[in-house]
Amino acid sequence: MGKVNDMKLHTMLLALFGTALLSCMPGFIIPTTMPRGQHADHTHADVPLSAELDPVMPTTTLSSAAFGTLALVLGVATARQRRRNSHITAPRSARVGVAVAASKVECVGIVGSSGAVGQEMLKCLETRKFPTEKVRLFAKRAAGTTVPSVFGDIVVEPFSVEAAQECEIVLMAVSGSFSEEFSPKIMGGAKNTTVIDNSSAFRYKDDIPLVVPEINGEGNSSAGLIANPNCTTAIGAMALWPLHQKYKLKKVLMSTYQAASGAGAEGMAELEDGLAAYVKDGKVSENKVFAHQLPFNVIPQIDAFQENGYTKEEMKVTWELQKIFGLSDDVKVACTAVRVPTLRAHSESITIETELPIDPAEATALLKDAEGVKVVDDPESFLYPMPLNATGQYDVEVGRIRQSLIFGENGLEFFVSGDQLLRGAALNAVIIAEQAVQARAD
Ligand code: 2RA
Repeated sequence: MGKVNDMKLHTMLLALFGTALLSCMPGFIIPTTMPRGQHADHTHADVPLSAELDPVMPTTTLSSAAFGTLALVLGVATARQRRRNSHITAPRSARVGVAVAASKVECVGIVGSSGAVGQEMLKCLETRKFPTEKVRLFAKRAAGTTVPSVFGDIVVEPFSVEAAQECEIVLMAVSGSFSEEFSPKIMGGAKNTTVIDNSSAFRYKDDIPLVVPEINGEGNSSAGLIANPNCTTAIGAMALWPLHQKYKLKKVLMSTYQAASGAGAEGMAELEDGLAAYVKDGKVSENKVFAHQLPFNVIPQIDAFQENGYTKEEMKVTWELQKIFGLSDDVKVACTAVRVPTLRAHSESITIETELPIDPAEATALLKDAEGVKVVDDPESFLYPMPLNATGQYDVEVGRIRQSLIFGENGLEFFVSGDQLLRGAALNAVIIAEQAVQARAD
C-alpha cells in the first residue's frame, strides 16, 4: 500500500476511533447536522436543542476524518480527566429524589421528547428509577418511531392535549410559544396533571413558581404549573445558594463561558463544521447561527440586547436569581454572558460580596456538603472545574475558591462548570417531578 493510502487509512482509523470513543462517553453528544429553521444566537429559543415538537436529536455520526481526529483528541482528554477525578464522589443531587420511592404515578409524559432536552429527560427518568408505571413520549416528526427504554419500548405519539392529560406529570421540552399555548391546557384535568415547563414562557409570572428543587422545591411542588430556570441561572444558583444562606449575598458579579449547544443543535453543528472546514481548507466556514465566527473566537453576546445595554441572557440571571432566592431589591446581580467554542456544559466566573465575612476554607467546607455541588479545587494538581469534566454529570463543579481582592474579607471568587442540559434543564425538571410525585402522595 502506498504512503498516501497508508495516510488515508490512518486518518480514517483515527476518525472511526475518535467517533467510537465519543459515542461511548455518557453525555457527550455529537450531532448529525439536520437543518432546522435558522436562528441567530441573539434570538434563539429558550429551550436549547429542542424544537417545537420535533427537535433535532443529535446522535453520534461523523463523516469527516478531520473531525474524527478532533473528536479523538477531545475524547482522550475527557477520559483522562475523568480518570483523574475518579476520587470524586457520586452525585449527591441524586439523593433529592430518594424519598419518592414509596409513592408512584401511573404515567409521566415528555412533550418534545426527541430533542436533546427531551432525550436527556428520558435518560434522567431511567437512571433515577422514576416511580412511574409508564412513560409516554410526544413528538411530531418522530411520531410512530419506537424508543427502547427501561420502561419498555415506547412508541412516540403525536401530541394532543387529551393524550398528555392522561399523564399525572408532563415535562415540556418545547419552545416558549408552544408551551405558552399548551401548558395551561394540559395542567389539571381528570388526572390533575402537573406541568413542568423548561421554556421561559412562565418564569417571570408572579403566580408560577420558578424552581431549583434543592433551593425552593419545598412548598412549590404541588403547583399545577412549575417553571424551570434558564440553564445559566440554575448552574450558578447551585453554588450561590449555600453561600447566601450562611453569609447573605450583597452583590453577585458573573461572567459566563457558554457552550455552543446553548444555541441548539445548529450551534453545535456550526462549531463542528467550522472547525472541520478549517482543518480541510484552512478557512472556517461562514457563520449563520452565531453573530460571528465561533471557532477560535469568543462572542460577548447571547440573546438580544436590552435597553440597559445588558443582553436578555444576562438579565435572566438577575431576574431569576431574584425570584428563586427571594432577594431584596438592594441585592445586586449583574452578568456578562459569553459564547465560547466548547460543545457542552457552561462555565461561570463568579465574584460575590457578602454581608458577613466569608472565609474561603469555611465556604469550601460548606460547598462540599451542599446538595448538587461537587468541589473540584486542587490547583496544585491542576484540578478545577472544566466543561469537559462537567459534561454528563449531575453535580455542578465548583473550584478556584479564593478570597476576593476587591471585596476583601466580605468577598469570594470562584469558578463553576455545569452540564446545562442536565442541571440547567432535564435533571432539574425531573427532580421537580420527583418532588411533585411526593406532594401528590402527601
Ligand atoms: C444559551 N442559556 O446558552 C442559553 C440557552 N437557554 O444560549
